[in-house]
Amino acid sequence: MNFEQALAAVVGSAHVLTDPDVTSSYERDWTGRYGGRSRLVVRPRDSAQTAEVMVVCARHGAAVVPQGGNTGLVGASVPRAGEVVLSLTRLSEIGEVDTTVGQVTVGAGATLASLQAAARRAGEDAALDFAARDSCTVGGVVACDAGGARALRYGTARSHVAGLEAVLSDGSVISRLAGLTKDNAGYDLPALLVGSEGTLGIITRVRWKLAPLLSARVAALVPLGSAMQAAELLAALRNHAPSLDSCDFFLDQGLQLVLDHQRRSSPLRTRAPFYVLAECAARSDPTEELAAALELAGIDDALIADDTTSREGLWTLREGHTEAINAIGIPHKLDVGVPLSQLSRFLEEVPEAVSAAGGERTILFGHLGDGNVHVNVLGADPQDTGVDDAVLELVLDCGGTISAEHGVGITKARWLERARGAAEVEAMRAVKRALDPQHLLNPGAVLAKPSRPSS
Ligand code: FAD
Ligand code: 2HG
Ligand code: ZN
Repeated sequence: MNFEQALAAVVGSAHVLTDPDVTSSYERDWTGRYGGRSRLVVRPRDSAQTAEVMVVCARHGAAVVPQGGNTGLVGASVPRAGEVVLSLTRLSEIGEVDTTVGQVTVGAGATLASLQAAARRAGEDAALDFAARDSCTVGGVVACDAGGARALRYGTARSHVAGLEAVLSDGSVISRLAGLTKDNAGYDLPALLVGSEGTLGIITRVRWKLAPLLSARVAALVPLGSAMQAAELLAALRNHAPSLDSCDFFLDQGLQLVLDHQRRSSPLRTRAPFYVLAECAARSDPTEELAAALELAGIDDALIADDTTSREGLWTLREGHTEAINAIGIPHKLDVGVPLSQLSRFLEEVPEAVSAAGGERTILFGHLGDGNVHVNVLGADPQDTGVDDAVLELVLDCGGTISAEHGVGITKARWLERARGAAEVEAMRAVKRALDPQHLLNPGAVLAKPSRPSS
């Protein structure tokens, strides 16, 4: 049996895809910046099939790119050099929600939206959310340690993982799905898998921690003069609105781009350089709490949205940035984090650094409460890394991180050693060697092959 036949014997020939017309959608990333041909695409049905697929791949020395919804933004969800794409989307089963402990076991291929809906039906909240919810999968979310706006209150995917099941590169399976709050027997291998971006194992199921559902919600869109004022507003919200659920930001240039793309006019009477979009959630109406915090911060022209439609209308302005940017070009995306004390400086200096490196247009937005900035650059050659280098250099100079929530992927792998130091990266390589001695899992993602930027 050749490789393809051996895989077909495991998953059925209908789930081994080789026709370029069919495989092409698995081979290009969401941004359009990354992609390459795959050897084939294989789609197992469950954990057992996934393990058998890995046994076959290991026997044939076939490198594998695990893939969920292919919404990742750092180039690591698509093949680069003829790897096998291992698509997890068929592992979409969602178990019964245990409302006593607030947990549910979810297949890696279930979309975030389907997890959210299952939680809501049981009176619970998945407590993680972002615009790719309808396509991204729970396995991908955990593999990237994704965040989104509500991470301010509930943490990134990591804090929702009560345990997981994963297939290692030799086909062996590790499983911790009991969801025990206290279980410190041995190394925390599930924690190692979170944020490993498909390089250490293939996540097949996740035991997800839920939060109580808080249905009373109110949002405010606040026009401001500067990032400094935004930081003051954040402090007022944190101190006086304990129901604060998210606190994002965007700039006027980004707002205009989104309005043009969505063919709508601004809901605000006055335009400003900087906007904060904050939302509070509680069991009972948090409007007064939010209004009091805004007043303390000296804000009197916020746009308040206290029903679902108008709240969603405001969030579309913020979440719509990614699609609006993609509609006008292939962006360089740099998801970074800086200490809040450095946010003003970073936002001020980054457009200059980008244009000196050949970028034409810089769009900045992100999650204010986490110091998480999404730097999107248009007008630079997709192959050229000069713009990426300029942004990441500035981030490190500000004492920040080269990756806040999207992961290191391919985009930033060359930078990991600068960011983390040689000793830490060598420890990571040792873990990689131990768990994936044949280097089959997502080669080149997170841990680069040579040629790093000089310090
Ligand atoms: P993929 O894109 O398929 O894969 C991503 C990475 O995970 C790859 O390295 C892949 O190899 C690996 N992987 C996938 N599945 C598995 C698995 N089962 N086991 C092991 N490895 C696996 N991210 C945020 O953090 N916050 C946001 O607010 C946010 N907003 C977004 C908005 C849009 C419009 C888009 C397109 C993306 C956004 N993202 C955001 C990016 C985010 O990382 C992804 O949406 C999501 O986490 C990836 O899930 P996925 O199933 O699409 O994974
Ligand atoms: C968001 O916060 C996502 O909207 C995507 O993380 C960011 O498009 C981006 O750069
Ligand atoms: Zn984000």
